[in-house]
Amino acid sequence: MNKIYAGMAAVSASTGVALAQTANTPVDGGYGMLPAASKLAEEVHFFHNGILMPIITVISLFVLALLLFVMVRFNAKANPVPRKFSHNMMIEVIWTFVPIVILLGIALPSFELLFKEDVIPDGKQMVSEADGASNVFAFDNDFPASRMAAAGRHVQVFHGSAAGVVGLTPGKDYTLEGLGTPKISVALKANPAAGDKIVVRMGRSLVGRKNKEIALAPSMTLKAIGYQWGWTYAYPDFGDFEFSSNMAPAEATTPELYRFEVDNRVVVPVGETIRVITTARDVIHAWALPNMAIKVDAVPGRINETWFKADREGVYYGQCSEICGVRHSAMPIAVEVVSRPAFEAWVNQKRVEADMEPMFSAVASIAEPSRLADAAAAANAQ
Ligand SMILES: [Cu+2]
Repeated sequence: MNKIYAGMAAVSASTGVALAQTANTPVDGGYGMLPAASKLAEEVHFFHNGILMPIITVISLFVLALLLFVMVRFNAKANPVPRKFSHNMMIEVIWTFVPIVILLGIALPSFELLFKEDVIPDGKQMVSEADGASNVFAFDNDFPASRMAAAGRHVQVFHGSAAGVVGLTPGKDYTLEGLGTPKISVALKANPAAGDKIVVRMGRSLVGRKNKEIALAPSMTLKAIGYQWGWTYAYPDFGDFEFSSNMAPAEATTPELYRFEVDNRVVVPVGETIRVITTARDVIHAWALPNMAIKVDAVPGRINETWFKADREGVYYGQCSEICGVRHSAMPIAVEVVSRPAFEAWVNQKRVEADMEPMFSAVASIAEPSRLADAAAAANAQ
């Protein structure tokens, strides 16, 4: 084991993720999508499996049935004297307008998904502590006028107590006032106990198919720079340390993960919005992560951006998705999603390697409110 792979083993050991096949990993002969690890990926998968596949199947079967019908009913033997007409107004109107309706039915949800992947979430979260006397809580609605929380769905309210965090239902558990103005007040029906937390999320970045949640604004940026043939990653929010990530040779990984595993994985925290910006040094590459349903071109001289928020920890693999040269297949992407404390420990280690002071104290901020509400959203989804 050389030095680079010793480093990889250390990351794996520190986060407890072994170099092995998991449910997130592609398998030989597998079909279908890799499991979704984000709310947005679930939406993308539903778009494919729940909208595109049924439409394609129905159209294919319908056309097949028409062909069979024509072959049987109108062959020379069954229909010796063909009729001479060449137009039918009604059928032409139908076969013009039905495809338009089908295409619109596909286009509208696909535009919505493209919009969600392109626009970085702006959601923010505020926490208020109950004093036991009042059931009304005020929150700043200080978005730019065009993005201001102006409808009930732009606000989500959670109640945190010793028993855990629960999502509240508008109308039933609380009423909202001040939508569209710079101050919003939330009046709870039941008076919360002193010390309870009222967590409010505001924003227009709604993701999730069933349990829509307001995605919070990014807590960090990941810079991915493609080159022939590998990736350089930088963490501008943590001192801009950078490292390159190259394909692990066959002997350093398993047969299943060969061409997916790398020497230095990207590490990001779970449950937080990660802004990804991509560019390239030489030719066009593309940074793709199927479990998060993202794929974005890395173009020399330009910056592209997208985002993801992993809902669960694990190692996720992707590959360069733009034919970029002879070793295009040898520039995989490996992202390790870890808890916030493990992420902070990793950042500290990377900073020390780059001759910087550690940034986080050993006692990590585990009880940060963003994870409170995430826990609630996860509990509500079950
Ligand atoms: Cu490439």
